Amino acid sequence: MPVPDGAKTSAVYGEIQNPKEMENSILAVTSNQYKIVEFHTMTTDNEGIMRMRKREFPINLHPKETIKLERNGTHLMLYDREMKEGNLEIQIHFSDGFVMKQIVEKKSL
Ligand SMILES: [Cu+2]
Repeated sequence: MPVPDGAKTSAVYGEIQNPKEMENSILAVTSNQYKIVEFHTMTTDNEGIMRMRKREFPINLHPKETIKLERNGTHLMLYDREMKEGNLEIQIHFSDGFVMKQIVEKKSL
């Protein structure tokens, strides 16, 4: 999951999979380096312009369902960076109590 380094706001792309063989939902996403993490989707307005829309939690997932995070689709948006050393990590909190940790690779713009 590459993300530009140094920005106050970043978007994250990649994949999130429900690891369980049952319905599950994402209650929240947190990060060690950003105060706020939101799920966004892209929609096209009636003038043909792509706009981001916030998706509210919980986000329900079927067994083993994968959400693809991509530039023109659903993505994670990170706000309000706190300056900290080390890897950028996100934690995905599922309704069954499972917390999935993912390291996000950073790259320079
Ligand atoms: Cu966004």
